Amino acid sequence: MFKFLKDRFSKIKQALSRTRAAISGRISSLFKGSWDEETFEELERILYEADLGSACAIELVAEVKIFLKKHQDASTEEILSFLHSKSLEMLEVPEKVSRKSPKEGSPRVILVVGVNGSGKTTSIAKLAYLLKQEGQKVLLAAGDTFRAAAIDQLATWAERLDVPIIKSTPGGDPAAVAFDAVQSAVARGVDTVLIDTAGRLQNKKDLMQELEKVHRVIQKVVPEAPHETLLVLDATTGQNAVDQAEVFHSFTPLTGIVLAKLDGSAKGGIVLSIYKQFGIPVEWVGVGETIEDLIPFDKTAYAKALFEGK
Ligand SMILES: Nc1nc2c(ncn2[C@@H]2O[C@H](COP(=O)(O)OP(=O)(O)OP(=O)(O)O)[C@@H](O)[C@H]2O)c(=O)[nH]1
Ligand SMILES: [Mg+2]
Repeated sequence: MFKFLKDRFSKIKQALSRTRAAISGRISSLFKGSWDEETFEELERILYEADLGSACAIELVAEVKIFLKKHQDASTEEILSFLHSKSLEMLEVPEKVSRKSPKEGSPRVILVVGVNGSGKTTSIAKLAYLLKQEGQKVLLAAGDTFRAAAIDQLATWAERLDVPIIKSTPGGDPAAVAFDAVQSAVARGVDTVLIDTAGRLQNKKDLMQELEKVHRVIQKVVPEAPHETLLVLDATTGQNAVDQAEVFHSFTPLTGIVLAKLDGSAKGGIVLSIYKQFGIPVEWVGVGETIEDLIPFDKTAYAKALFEGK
């Protein structure tokens, strides 16, 4: 898929440069001299601060201790390489999501959710661009009806990308927009419908229930939809992202995560936390503000870039 993204590793590597500096640089100097219990406490702190989460951080520290018992004279490169392979193992946990395939002749419906400002609308535009490059017919649904500016933002992208958009007047019912969009997609023989939604904090129950309604309503047109529900997380958020994943997942079962703004984040370790806790895979990574700055997530490249960067 997306054969033209040959430079995926270099993009992930570049996006993770701040996280890597926060991890590898500090770990390198940490293990330069002799090490003791305090060294391991510091290692845990470094991993925790890069947002690997306490469970991942504790597990990795325990593994490093065992490793160093066996390899007393391990170099810092070897320690980092060990951390790389262990973090990759953590990313190998089985996914616990149920993505559906569209039925013959039916569009794939992708619902995009997340808190305010996480990067939903931009990620939708980037995804639409990629899918269009693949030769797909794409349709956008402006399901963020709260603000006129939100509708305009998606409409501007639709115009630039030359893809159709279904929208309502500001204040309209988001579920009705989603319904119209899916119906229109069926009529037009569209391959993928991307539904934008308003940003909502995970602790606002009424707004979260609105997502359930969107879910129900689109199923009236395509019973197995949405085929995918993507949660867009801002990579700079930190551990609150784990809470967001948990609550959104309970209202609208997620099939994947888009980790936006990884380029500006020193907390790229959040990927590991979410994988470990929920089995929800990160599928896409936002690495900048231009339309080409969305890349498929690659576990191997990620783990390597996090600890080694070679
Ligand atoms: N650097 C960087 N900026 C990003 C990325 N993705 C989104 N942004 C920026 O983040 C800001 C918010 O993005 P939006 O796509 O509008 O976020 P949203 O989730 O739709 O926001 P609301 O609709 O207000 O909830 C914009 O300025 C985007 O350009 C990314 O991967 N990297
Ligand atoms: Mg938006």
